[in-house]
Amino acid sequence: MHQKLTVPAEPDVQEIAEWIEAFDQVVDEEGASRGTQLLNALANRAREAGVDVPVQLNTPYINTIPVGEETPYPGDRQLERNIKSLVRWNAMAMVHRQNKKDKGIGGHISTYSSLATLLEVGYNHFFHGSYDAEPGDFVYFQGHASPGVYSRAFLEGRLTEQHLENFRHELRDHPGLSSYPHPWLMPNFWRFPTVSMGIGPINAIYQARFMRYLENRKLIPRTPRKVWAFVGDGESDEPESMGSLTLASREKLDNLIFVVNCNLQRLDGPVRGNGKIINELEAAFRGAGWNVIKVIWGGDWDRLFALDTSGLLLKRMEECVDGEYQNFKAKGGAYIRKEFFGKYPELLELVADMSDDDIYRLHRGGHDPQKVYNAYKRAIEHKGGPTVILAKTVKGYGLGSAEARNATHQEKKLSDESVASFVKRFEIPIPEQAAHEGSFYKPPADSPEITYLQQRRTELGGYIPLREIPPHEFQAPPLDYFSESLAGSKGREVSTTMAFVGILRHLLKDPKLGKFIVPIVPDEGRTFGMESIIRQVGIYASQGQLYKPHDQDMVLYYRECKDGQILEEGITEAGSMASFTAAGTAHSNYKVQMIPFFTYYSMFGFQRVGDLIWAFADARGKGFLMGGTAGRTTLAGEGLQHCDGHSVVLSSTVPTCATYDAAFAYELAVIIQDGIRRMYQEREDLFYYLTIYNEDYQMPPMPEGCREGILAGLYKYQAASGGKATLQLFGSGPILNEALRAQQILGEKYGIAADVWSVTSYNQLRRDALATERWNRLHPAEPEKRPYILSALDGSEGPIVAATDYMKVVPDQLAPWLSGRLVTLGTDGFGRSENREYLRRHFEVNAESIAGAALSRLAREGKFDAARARKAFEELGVNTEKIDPARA
Ligand SMILES: Cc1ncc(C[n+]2csc(CCOP(=O)(O)OP(=O)(O)O)c2C)c(N)n1
Ligand SMILES: [Mg+2]
Repeated sequence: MHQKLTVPAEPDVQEIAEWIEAFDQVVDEEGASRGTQLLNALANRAREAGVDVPVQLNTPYINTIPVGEETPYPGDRQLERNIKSLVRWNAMAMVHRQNKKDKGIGGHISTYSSLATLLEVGYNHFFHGSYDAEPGDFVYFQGHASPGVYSRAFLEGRLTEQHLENFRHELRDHPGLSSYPHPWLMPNFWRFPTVSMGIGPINAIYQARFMRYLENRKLIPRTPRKVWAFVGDGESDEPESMGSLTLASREKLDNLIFVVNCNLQRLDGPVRGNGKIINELEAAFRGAGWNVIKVIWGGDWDRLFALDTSGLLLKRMEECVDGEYQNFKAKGGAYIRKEFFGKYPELLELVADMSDDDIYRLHRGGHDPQKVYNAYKRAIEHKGGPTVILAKTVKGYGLGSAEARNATHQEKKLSDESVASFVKRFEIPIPEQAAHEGSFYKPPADSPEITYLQQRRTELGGYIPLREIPPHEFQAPPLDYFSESLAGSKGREVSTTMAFVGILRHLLKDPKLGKFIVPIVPDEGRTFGMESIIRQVGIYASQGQLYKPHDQDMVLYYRECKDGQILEEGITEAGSMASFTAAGTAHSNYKVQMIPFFTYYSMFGFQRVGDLIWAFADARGKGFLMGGTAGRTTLAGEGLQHCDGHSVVLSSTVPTCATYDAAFAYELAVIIQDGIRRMYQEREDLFYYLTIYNEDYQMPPMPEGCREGILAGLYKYQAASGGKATLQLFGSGPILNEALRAQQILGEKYGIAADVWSVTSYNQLRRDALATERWNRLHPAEPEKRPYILSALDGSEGPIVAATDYMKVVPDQLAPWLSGRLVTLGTDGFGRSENREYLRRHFEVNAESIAGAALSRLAREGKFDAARARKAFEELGVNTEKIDPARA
C-alpha cells in the first residue's frame, strides 16, 4: 500500500473522495508512473476544455521518496553510527577546547552537528575520491562545518592531534587549521573556498557547467563525477545562491547535486519562522527546472504515518510553520506531545504508547541515514538535469540544551554537563575529566571503525577533500610570438582593447596553446570587437545551434556550437566570474592548464563581484581579468554609473592580483606573455587584472630595452628633446598621450624640458618598494637595498607630475619613496556623460592641466615665475576657479 499523500477530502464531498479512491487504485495496481500519465492526460484535457489548471510547485510536506520505493541501506549502520559519533565528538572537542584555551577564538559546532549524517552518508557511499586516473567528485562544503571535515580527516589519519589542537591557530610553530575552507592556507586539503555565503552555490553550478564544457571540447574524458554543493538554508537568501539556478537546468547538469541543510535556522534566528523554508525552496528549485527531493521525516515517523488513517498527521505537519518546528526541538518531548500531537485527539492517541523521550527522538529526515542514502542514490541516478535535496535537520543536533536555540549558531563551548551528556549520548569512550577538557579520541587503526572507514574510502577512490597540484609541463610562447603587437599599428589608430583582441585571436590560433584559452564575456563581446573571435572559435552551446542565425550569410555570424570555445554568459558578471573561477582553477581540479580571459566593463568587475574575485584568489586561481571600457574619462558618453576610475584601486587590495594599466599594444603583449610564463610555466599562484581602453590612437613599435620596466611598472618612454629634463611626467593608459602632449606644450611654449614615463603599474612598483623597505627595516646592519622605482628614476630631476585616468590615490601609492616630488592628477569624483575632451578638462587630466600643474609646481619651487604660471593656466584654458571634480 502506498502512502496516503493527500489530506482527505471533507466527508461531504463524496464525489472527490470517489475520484481519489479510483486514482489510488490505479497507482496501487499499475504504479506511480501510470498515475503521472493519468494526471498529465487529465491536465491536458482540462486545458482543452478551458478549465483552469493550477500551477503547483509544492508537493505535500513529506518525503519525496515513498517508503515502499526505498532501497535497504547497504552499509553497516552500527559501525557508521560509531564513526559519525567520533567525528561529532572530535569536531565539538576541537572548538570547545580551543575556546577554553583561547577565549574568543571562535569556531562553530552547531552547523556540523546538523550536517553530520548528510556528510557521513556521502563519505561512506557516494563521494568518489577519484575515477581511475581522473579526479573524483567535487564537494563544496558548508564553510562553517569545517570542524567536522577536519575531524573526519583526523580519524582517517590525514591530520594529527596537533593539527586539531591548533584549530584557528595558524601562526604558531606547528601547522594549524584554518577556520574555514581556504585553499590558499591549506593548499593540499581544501579545493573550494565557500565560507562567504552564496559563493559556494554559484561556483558549484558553473563548475558543473565547466566540467561539461571541458568534456564537450574533449579536453577531459567524460566520467560519472559529480559536483556536490552543501548549502545552508539561510545561505539560500543570498542572490548568488539562487540567481543561476536556471543555468543548471537549461544546461541539463545532471552532474550537479545541491544538498540544502534545512536546519531552519541561520545566525540570528529562524530562516522562515512564519513559513516553511523547505516549501519555499521546493517551489523555487522546481520552478527553475530542478529535480527536487525532500527528505523531511526520519524512518521512525513511517510507523506513525502507516498507523494514521485519518490523514491528520500530514495535515498537522502542513499547518506548522518553521518557528514552531524549531520550538518543538528546543522545548522537548512533552511540549511536542501537547502542542503538536495534542491539537487533534486522534494524533494524541497515535503516540499514546510513546514516552516523551521517544517523541523527542522522532528523527528529521536529514538525520536518518536510510532516508539520506535513498535521496543521494536517486540524485546520482537522475538524468537530464540537476537535483536538489532539501534535508530537514536540527541545528545543534546532540548538543543538549543548545539544540535548536536562536543562539545555537554562536555556541562555542559547552557546559561540563552538556559535554558529559554528549559523551554519554554518543557513547564516546573517554573518562569524564578528559571529556570536560575536550580531549580527542581516535580508536586504534585496527579497530572495526577505522578499518571500515578506511575501506570505504579506498573503495571510493581516496580521501575528500583533497586538493592536488598535478605536475605539468608547459612552455610559454616567447615574446617574439607576439611580434605583430610589438611592431605597432603602423599608422593605424587602434585601441588597447583592439590590440588585446588581436593578441587573443593569435593565441586562439596557436596549434598547441589555442585550445586551452577560455574567452569569457558577459554579453559585451561586440563592444570589445570580438565578433571575429565568435566566428573563429564559436560560442559554447551544449546543444549546438538549433536555429539558423539571422546573420548566417555574413562572415562574422553568431556561431554557437557544441565544442565552441567562448563562454558567452549573458548579462551576469557573477556567473562569468564563476566560470572564470572554474577555468582558472582547472590546473588543479582537472589537471588541464586552462587560460581564461574574462573581458567585461571594468566598472562592473571588482566593485560588483569583488567577493567572488577574492574567493578566486583564495582558490589560487590563474588567468586574466580584462577590464574593458576602462578609465573615468576614456569611456565617453556613458556617465556616472559606467565611468570607472577606481577598479585598479580595488584590484590592488587582492594579494595575488597583479594590476597593469597599459598604454600601448606592445606593453599588453609583454605583460600577457610574462603572465602566461609566470602562471603556467613557472606555476606561480597569481592572476592579472589588465585595463583595456576604447580610445583609438597609433600604437608605436616597442622601444629597445623596456621589457623589464613594463613588467616592473615604469620605464622612460620619451626623453626630453631639448636638453636635460628638469621635470618628469608620468602617464598611464591613454592619459600617457596627454602627458606626451603636455611635454610638447611645456617645451615649445614655456621652455621646460620634461621626460615622459609610461607607468604600467603603480601597484607593482609599490609592492616592490614595500618589500624592499621591509627587508631594509629588518636588516639594519646590511647594506640598504633600493626599490625599483628609485633605481629607475636615478639621475632624473625635478618634480614628478603623474596623471592617470584613475583616482589620485593610484599614483600616490609611490609618494613615500618620491621625497615630496610627486604631484598627482587623477579622476576622483563621479563620472559624467560627456566626450573625452570635456571629461579630461573636467577632471583636470588633459595635457593642458598637466602642463599647468607642472608650471605651478615649478613656480612653488622657485624654478618658474609664479605670475607666468598663473597666466599659463589662462593661456591653456584651465579654469582655476571651477568646482573641484572630486566633489562635483
Ligand atoms: C556573505 C556572508 N555574510 C554573512 C556571513 C556570516 N554568517 C556566517 S554563518 C551565517 C548563518 C548561516 O546560516 P545557514 O546558511 O542557515 O547555515 P547553518 O549554520 O544554519 O547550517 C552567517 C550569516 C557569511 N559567512 N557570509
Ligand atoms: Mg541553517
